[in-house]
Amino acid sequence: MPVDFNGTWNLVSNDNFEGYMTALGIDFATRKIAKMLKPQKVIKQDGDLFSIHTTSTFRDYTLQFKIGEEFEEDNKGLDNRKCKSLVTWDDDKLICVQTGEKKNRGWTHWLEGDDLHLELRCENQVCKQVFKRA
Ligand code: VL7
Repeated sequence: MPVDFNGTWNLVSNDNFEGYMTALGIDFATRKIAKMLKPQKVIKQDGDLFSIHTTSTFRDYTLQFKIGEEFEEDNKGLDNRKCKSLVTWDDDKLICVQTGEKKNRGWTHWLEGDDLHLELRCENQVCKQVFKRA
């Protein structure tokens, strides 16, 4: 039985989100708004099926996937670039590789104590987010 990510999680820290957004080509005005946000994640995990809803006062983003099954991701409301995404387990870490126009794009989720961690990667930028249970 793998780790249980189920729950509602609130952002408590967000390191280098600016660098990550710049690597994604997000414009200045949007970055200024986005970096002030404290997004919430609602994760539903049912066997190999996941949904991750990231919500904020500005924009929302929903992702649904099955472990080991590649899917097309539209990144709607984010950078709007399509990519092919694949999420797999690496021990207790959930790893997503987002293949497309941007090199080295992807993310990793893991639990540390009571906290949910997320590393967001794009090109040479790494953003590190930490969430606590709501
Ligand atoms: C999703 C934002 C910056 C545009 C708005 C920011 C709105 C709230 O992909 C993500 O999470 C994964 C793993 O949990 C599941 O989809 C991160 C936020 C990345 C990228 C783009 C700035 C405008 C933030 C939706």
